Amino acid sequence: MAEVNIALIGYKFMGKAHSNAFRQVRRFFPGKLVPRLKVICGRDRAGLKAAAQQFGWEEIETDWEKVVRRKDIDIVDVSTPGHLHHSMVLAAARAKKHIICEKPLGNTLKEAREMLAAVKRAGVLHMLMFNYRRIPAIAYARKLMRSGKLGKIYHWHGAYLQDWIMDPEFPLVWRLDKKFAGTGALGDIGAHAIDFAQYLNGNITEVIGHSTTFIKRRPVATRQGRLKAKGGPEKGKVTVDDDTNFLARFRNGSVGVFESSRFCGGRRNYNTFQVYGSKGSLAFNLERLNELEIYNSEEPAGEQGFKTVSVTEAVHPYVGNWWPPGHIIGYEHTFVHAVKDFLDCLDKGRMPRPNFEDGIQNQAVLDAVERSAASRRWTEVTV
Ligand code: SOE
Repeated sequence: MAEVNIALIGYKFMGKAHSNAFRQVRRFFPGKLVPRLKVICGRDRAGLKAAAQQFGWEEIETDWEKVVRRKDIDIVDVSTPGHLHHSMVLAAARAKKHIICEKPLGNTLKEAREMLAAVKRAGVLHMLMFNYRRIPAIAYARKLMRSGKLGKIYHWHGAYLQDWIMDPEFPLVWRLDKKFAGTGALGDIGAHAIDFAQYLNGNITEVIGHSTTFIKRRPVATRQGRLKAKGGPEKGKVTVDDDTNFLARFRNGSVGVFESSRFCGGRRNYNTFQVYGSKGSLAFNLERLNELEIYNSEEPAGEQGFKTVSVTEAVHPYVGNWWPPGHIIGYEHTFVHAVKDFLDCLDKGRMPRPNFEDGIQNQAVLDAVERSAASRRWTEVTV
């Protein structure tokens, strides 16, 4: 067994999910490289201290540039808002650290290209945290599609719908500000929908999209609450999309319809896809992530129809390390699986997937959708 020292930059939602993954991984997936939760990094000392206590980080640090230069750090995990990914990844690559980065890779395609060039120059491992690829049902879907069970693919429908900002009083947080997030629903949740599609159905070659911001001004939020102006909270401009939808063509000749919205009431984290082929179809819903719906057109007449498979048997990846069939897993397990694969790749000297090459492919689609929404024309995806 050997320890690898982790530096995690970011301690809120993704910091919490990644901390849990580093803490749990070797309890359920024994392996040679054991992550040591060395230092957690962020801006707010009080918040960092609480996170360090909650997840067992040895140290806290508010200067991320100092952290990435430390000789005792092996892996840098960038789990910050998107505007910081570029500078942090370039600095960590310069310091020859292996890197895990939250999605999307950058806030622009230009940033993403520079990030890929930096890690290639440094010769370090790099993985993008498209954690949903590590759901056993997604591995099963990929196996069915690659085996030809669905036949020739005609349609891909992907929708990632949430509803957490439908209240007009919800404040202007960083995800609603282009300076920090790059884009809104498109880059945050649309990136996941695109990754599902390209992981399972191959690359997207052409898109045409449109974006909408339903609520254009929101109360300005400070880290402690709202700036009070006379007559109520000051309001600021929302500079990203609340909803982006697009049509797509895939390299394999199939066609795609995509939705990414934060204004679909009742859809808390509804990341879904349906894929339709000449011999069968699949349907998946993240809110029921242990299940995969399968339709096989070659079943005898009178017996056809979608059936729901419980993907909890040990024959599927990961799931046997947790519980017996039917005991289901959840959102946080996908991060544990991703960290397990990263550590095993590091041990074997192999490049993990999805890495920054996949990240560029994803960012190129995001970029093409943005350009097509502006031009109102079909736009080629160029990496
Ligand atoms: C917010 O939309 C969010 O936290 C995304 O940023 C994550 O990537 C997704 O896993 C859950 O929803």
